[in-house]
Amino acid sequence: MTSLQAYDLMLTIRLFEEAIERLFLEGRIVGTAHTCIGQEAVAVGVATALQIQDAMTSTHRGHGHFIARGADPRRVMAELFGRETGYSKGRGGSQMMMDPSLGFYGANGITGASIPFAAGLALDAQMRQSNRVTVCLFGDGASNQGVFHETLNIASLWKLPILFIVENNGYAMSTATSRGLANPSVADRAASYNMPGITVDGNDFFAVRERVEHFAEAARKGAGPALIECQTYRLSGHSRGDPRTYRTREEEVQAQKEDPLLRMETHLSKTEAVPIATLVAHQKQVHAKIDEVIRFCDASPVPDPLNYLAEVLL
Ligand SMILES: Cc1ncc(C[n+]2csc(CCOP(=O)(O)OP(=O)(O)O)c2C)c(N)n1
Ligand SMILES: [Mg+2]
Repeated sequence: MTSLQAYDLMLTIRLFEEAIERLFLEGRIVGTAHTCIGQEAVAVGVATALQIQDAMTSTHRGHGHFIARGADPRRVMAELFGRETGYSKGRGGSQMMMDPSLGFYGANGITGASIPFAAGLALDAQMRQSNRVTVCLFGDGASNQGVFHETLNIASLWKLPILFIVENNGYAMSTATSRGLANPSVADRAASYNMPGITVDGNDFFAVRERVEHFAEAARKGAGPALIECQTYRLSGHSRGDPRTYRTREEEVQAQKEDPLLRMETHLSKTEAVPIATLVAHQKQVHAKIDEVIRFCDASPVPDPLNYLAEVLL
């Protein structure tokens, strides 16, 4: 994938998530959702480091992961709209989408629950010798769950082909990592389980992709798991309607300077000499794509309750 294609993908996720925040305010979608604004370099860096047969598990903040893995943004949004064309036929919502044909084994509303599930996928791959690596994405908060520790232990003992990828975005709901983690480094925890633990700049698409490619390759050759901590920042609120009273606006302004999209734009124009006009043209295209996503949802039918019963009973 070229840098410009990676930029398009990151921008697609950004505009998709911004559209969700707008649609909530307009009352056009209901329920809740967790957006990943500010974390796009992790989603795209990880997904583009994988091979087609690889597996990915996600979290409650999963739209970006899924789109980066190849999901159709129209069908992701349709799920939030509660339409028949959504990935769960409009009956699941933001945290209940999957598509194994894309190697995407689901968003997950239970903090940390994807971690042992991902290890199961990795054990399956090992037993079948299928050359598949599983990447398990989760948050800093999830790394405080007991199951994180249990899974890293067994994954290391059994040398499972799995990468544990922590998106350390500074917060678990309203709890800053400084108040939630006795040792602020999640990567340090790998030492307890005798696996490599590294930290990467999670706002740098290229750094994320390079590190994931490196450890995926090692896992494919039998080296076993690794823990990769991507340091980033959740620029959006935790979920819909979060007033963000637990942090200052100054802190947010500071974090915006490290916005992964700005970093990518700077790289493209300075290092790859991409003309500004080209970037603007790409931005227009992605805006048009998101407009089309919303048109698709508006035009999609709502699920028929009778069909639902037929599916459950048959
Ligand atoms: C088992 C469980 N406990 C608590 C919650 C409520 N909850 C939802 S998101 C979240 C914070 C997760 O923080 P983190 O893992 O850092 O992910 P982030 O939201 O920052 O992406 C919590 C505690 C939950 N969904 N599941
Ligand atoms: Mg977090």
